Amino acid sequence: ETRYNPHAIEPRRQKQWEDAPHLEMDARPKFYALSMFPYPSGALHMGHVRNYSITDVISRYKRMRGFNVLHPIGWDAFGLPAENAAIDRGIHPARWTEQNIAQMRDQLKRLGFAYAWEREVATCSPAYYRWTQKLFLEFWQAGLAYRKAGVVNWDPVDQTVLANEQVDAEGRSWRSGALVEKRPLEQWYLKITDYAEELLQALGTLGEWPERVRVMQENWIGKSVGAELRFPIDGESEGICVFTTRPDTVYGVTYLVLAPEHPLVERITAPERREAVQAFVAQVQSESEIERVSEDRPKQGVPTGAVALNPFTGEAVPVWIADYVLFEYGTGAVMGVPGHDERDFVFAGQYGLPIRLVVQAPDGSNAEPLRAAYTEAGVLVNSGPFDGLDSPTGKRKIVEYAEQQGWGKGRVQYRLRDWLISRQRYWGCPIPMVYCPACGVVPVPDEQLPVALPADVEFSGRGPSPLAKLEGWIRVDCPQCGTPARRETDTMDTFIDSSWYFLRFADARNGAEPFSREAVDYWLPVDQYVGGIEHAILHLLYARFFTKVLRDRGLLSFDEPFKRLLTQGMVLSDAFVDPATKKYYPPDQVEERGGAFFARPEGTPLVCAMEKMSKSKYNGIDPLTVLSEYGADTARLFVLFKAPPEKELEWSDADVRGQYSFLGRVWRTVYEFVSGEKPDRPVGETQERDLRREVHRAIQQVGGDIEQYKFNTAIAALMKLNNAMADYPSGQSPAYKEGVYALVKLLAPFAPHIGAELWQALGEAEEVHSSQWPALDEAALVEETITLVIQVNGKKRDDIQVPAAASAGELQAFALASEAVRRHTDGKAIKKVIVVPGRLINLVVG
Ligand code: ANZ
Ligand code: ZN
Repeated sequence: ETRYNPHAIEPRRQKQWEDAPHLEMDARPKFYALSMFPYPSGALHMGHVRNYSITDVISRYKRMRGFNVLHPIGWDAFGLPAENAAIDRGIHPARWTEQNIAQMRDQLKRLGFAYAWEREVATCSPAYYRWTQKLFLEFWQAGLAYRKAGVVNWDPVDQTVLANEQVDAEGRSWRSGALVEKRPLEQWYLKITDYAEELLQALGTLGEWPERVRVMQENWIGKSVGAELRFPIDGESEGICVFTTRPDTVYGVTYLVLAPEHPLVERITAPERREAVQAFVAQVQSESEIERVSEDRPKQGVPTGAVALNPFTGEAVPVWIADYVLFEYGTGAVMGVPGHDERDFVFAGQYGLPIRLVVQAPDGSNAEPLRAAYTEAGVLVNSGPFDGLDSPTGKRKIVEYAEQQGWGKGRVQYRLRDWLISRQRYWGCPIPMVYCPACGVVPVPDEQLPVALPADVEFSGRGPSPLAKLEGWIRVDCPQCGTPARRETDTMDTFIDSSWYFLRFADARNGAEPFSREAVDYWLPVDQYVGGIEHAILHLLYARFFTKVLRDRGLLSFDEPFKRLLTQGMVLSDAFVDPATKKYYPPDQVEERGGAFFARPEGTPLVCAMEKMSKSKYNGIDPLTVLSEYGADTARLFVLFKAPPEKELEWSDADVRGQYSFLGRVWRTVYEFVSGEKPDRPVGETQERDLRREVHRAIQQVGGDIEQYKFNTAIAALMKLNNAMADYPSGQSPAYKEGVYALVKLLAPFAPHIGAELWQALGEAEEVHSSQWPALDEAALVEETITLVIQVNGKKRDDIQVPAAASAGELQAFALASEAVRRHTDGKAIKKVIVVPGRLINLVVG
């Protein structure tokens, strides 16, 4: 064919790729490229296309470079939307999920992604979740899975418990958007806090992760080094234990604060304060954690009437309760140091509590009365025997002294909490546990796994989960003693399913264990992981945690699952919004007049701006429409060319067309060569050398750019090469032929269909993607001439072509041979010659 026609070639190529070769472990270096697997929502969106195009280019490229490449795909298939579909539309979650997977698998194939399909997994299939359950039991055996009654985040809309990570900064559910409430419930937790220190320290080994993600994880783990100090109180042998990061300020304590939920509150509140305290506790319970700690919100509290003793000063200090102290952090109690803590300063000011200076600024700028809290380090004052010490030394000495006296001890506190994994939901992996009246909590034995999800259930969307209503399923004999017992009816957080799927891919059809040690040790860690920044703390932290636990259980022998991480940017498109009402309009209700936009039929003026593609903004572009218009290769090139992968990508129809016509030009280049249509005018040696230089520059740049995620500049280099070829007079010379072959190979990872087609047109039997990446000839890169700028007394007078290898003396001779230069030097003495090699010569005359 003389014209590029993606609709003819893409289905043909895709059919051929159906039977991709089966991957074996072999002696080649391995390369594991992975995109975060999708949730089977029913349709691919542009964000998927971007994400998957990146790993597809990298994996095809690595294969051509001689690596044994694993590039798998699967489905993160448990989760709420399936259950909501069951409630709303009466379709079973399993069916809904299957249909969606079938549809999306078809779309992935239409995009030409080279996946190891024989390793495809879906986390909702018993063949997968059997092993999720087995791994849960590993955690149980390691003492890392436990039950605890706790105050949990309760989503009143989805009627379920949420992890902290699933509650956004405004205290709303990440899924339903409902304001999250607090509720007491008995739940399963995984002890991620046991690994807090290693998860933090090992961030230092992840040099090929984006700095931003590492910082987010560091903050999420939130390590604080400080001390626990005990303040005696009448009638309570344990006293009040506070956690502080500033033991050096202990002489500045003027009150203590308990979290309203603290169990001591009941016991120590004075009778005359009881009513006020109870009213305050009730009020705080209705506030979210975020509201409670928000900086720009007045802090509120009430005194309990109780008095504690500062063991260091012997001073009596009042005990308050306040909303800004959280029960779940530290000890749930704080020593109030208004002189040196901002929150305490505001609080003390509000309630007339004394403010004391105990840390002097090095420049003495913070004299009493303090006008603001001084929160920096300094020199201890008004601190008895510790006066004169600097803050770090003061901290150390005060903790030492407290330890000697039995008043407290040094302590490290993490913000990270244990991972709450129980969900009161049907469409998840059942927790393989049984409650026996005789034996207590009993794990389901390996040979009885999987604990399968019963298919026949009812979905009402109200109250307890469907499983908790299935008496027939719940009743089971205790695996230990045979007594009638009850199954756990909670299922696991779906983030558990995705915490090990990258391990399963190494050995996806293993029917005897989650994965063999040999397979994971060969394929893992993932060499290149690509996904959205929204997973910076959730999934990426859990996956690291799982890896470390399974390593400690002897199942793997590496410490980190993902060697190199790329977080791709969002895909944006024009959205039309009424600035007054913030209402979005679909493009078919928008009219353009003179460059301005108006809603139809009202005529309301609208603002047009690039925003993240979303249903609610009517600005999503369906990948399928691009596919049916331009084909997969154009769609792939566009998402890779338009912006560097970490950056936001702005949709542009014109740029999509631009990529399409580029492919059309490449097609012509190759076809004119194959058919002999391109004229073959004689060319000289220099011209041949110049074209070869262009070819090898492209080879060098495209490979280097792919390694550095610079797909956009790689594609630009291909365009440049194609232009050089088009302009070249000879259609059959050796350099031209070399260029045609290189162009096709270099393009193949980006646009695999046209790459495969053109390669075959060149008469090659082997698949282009199994061929070797073109070899770089360094010698071909050498520039033979350079452009030399000639200045006289710093002013540019001429530029000339000179041999690249010319010496300084030769350059001076060339310069003086220039007519333009001689006009400014004639009759003058040359005082000095300055040479910038490869670029410039400056003659200083006078
Ligand atoms: C006294 C003090 C004096 C404090 C001072 C700070 C400055 P990070 O770094 O986040 O760990 N705190 C302790 N437990 C708390 C809780 N449950 N709710 C709210 N605040 C709590 O913060 C540790 C500091 O936060 C602790 O050190 C404590 O206040 C407060 F000049 O103790 B500090
Ligand atoms: Zn039993």
